[in-house]
Amino acid sequence: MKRILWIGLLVCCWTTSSPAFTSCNDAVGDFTPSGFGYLDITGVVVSNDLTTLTFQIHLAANPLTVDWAKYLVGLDTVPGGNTTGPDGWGKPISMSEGGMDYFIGSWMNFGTGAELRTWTGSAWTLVSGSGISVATGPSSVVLSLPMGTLGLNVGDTFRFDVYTTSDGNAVLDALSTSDPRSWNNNPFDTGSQARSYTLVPEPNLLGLLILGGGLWWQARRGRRRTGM
Ligand SMILES: [Ca+2]
Repeated sequence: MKRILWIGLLVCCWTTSSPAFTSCNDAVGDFTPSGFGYLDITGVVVSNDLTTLTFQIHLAANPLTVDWAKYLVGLDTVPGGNTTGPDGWGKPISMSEGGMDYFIGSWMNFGTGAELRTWTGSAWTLVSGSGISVATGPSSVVLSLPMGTLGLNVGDTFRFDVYTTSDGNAVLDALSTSDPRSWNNNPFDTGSQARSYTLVPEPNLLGLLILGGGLWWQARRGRRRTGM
């Protein structure tokens, strides 16, 4: 019994010390025009399992209130990349520190959709068959894609920023800043304020493996005692 308690404690320690997600908050109301909460990021939760990376973009209102809101993610996965803009859709959005290597653009019209673009060193190009998917909730947009598509593996760290926009505008709200913004097509630079995320092993699976190994060991000892 004592050993089972120790195994349980080990599993608890593992799952609490190695979260498979990171949560970043953003100010509410920093997109200042009233009535456009679906453009106002309240936070972003990034998570992964062994194959898939997921961005949960939380908003102050339902992203399907209108069909024209757009949700973007800039990713700095390797040295180099686009440091000056434009982003993958030609908007004046940049990551001057680290450089943007991948760009996710998602849209709420045409039944919703998303695409991944990569910086070749001189231009943005569409990644065909990226496996990216988009889902919506009452106050969220969820973007998921295989981490392998981004050239990432468990243990890798990347930097990112999340933006809301619409046709004819640049950044209306960004995860990286709580500076108040209104409608604009001004250049935006994430600069040094990008968030970072490290892809971790799926803790629940590892916890189960540890627990399973412990129980197998207990059973083996029990059989030895009874001579089975
Ligand atoms: Ca916000």
